[in-house]
Amino acid sequence: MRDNSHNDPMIDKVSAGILQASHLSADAIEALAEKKILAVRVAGYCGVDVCSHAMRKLAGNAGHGYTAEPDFRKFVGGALFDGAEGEAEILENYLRNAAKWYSACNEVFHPHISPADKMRHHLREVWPAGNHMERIGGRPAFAGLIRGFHEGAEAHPHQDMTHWDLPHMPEAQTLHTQLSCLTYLSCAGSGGELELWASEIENRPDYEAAKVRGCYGLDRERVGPPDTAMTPRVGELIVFNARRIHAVRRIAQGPRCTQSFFIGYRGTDQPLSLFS
Ligand SMILES: O=C(O)CCC(=O)C(=O)O
Ligand SMILES: [Fe+2]
Repeated sequence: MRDNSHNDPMIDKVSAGILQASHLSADAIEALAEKKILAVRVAGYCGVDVCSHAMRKLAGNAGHGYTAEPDFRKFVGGALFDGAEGEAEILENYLRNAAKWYSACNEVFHPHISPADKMRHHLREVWPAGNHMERIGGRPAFAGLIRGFHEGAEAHPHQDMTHWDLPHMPEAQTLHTQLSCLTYLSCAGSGGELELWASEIENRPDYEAAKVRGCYGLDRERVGPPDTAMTPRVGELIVFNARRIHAVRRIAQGPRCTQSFFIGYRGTDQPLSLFS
């Protein structure tokens, strides 16, 4: 990406740091990684009919709550984050289940392509070095977690820092940054806005000091107001840099459901990697 971003036609279409686009371009990925823009929004990335189809398939799935946020529930798949703080058994369970979860996600969207798989095909075409499912010790990660917030749930301000969560994983340490990639399958009738901050806390001691005691989230008093709050739409794709502060406002009327994964970024000439 050129340095003179004010002359860049892609950047010119950005309003308040948000790029509305018809697809996720290589330039947009770089702009997100370099923190030149806050987010990319692609309306209608997944058909509304496909979203409804997936939501019907998920009916009756109670999911598994995150320990820190029990009403934030994983319906299909798991997250590397679960293996944070060196729990080898949890990580082994994640890797052992990755292929099974991948099939289960595809089954939710069948006979349509899942948003995660659609993105893998897309990135193969637009990113010069291509992409792959992240490999951990040579074993494939899982990408495409289907999760949702029930009424009353929220995500407190946080940054997703896989390299801090998994300090012994060499693959996590080589990430330059990670982009959150979300496709909204159902949206909150009220609440559930995605809040983004342009700021980030770069070192771990400062991050720990800014947390609310006993909670994974950052103290809102300390982080100040967000730079933007977006109301996602059904079928929309939103991508943002997950190492910047972000949050999801309390869902007043749910459920709010997404297929989500990270795009791992290691530089312009390196393949992108996907993982949840
Ligand atoms: O569900 C969302 O809108 C964002 C959740 C989140 O924290 C993330 O994707 O990193
Ligand atoms: Fe996050």
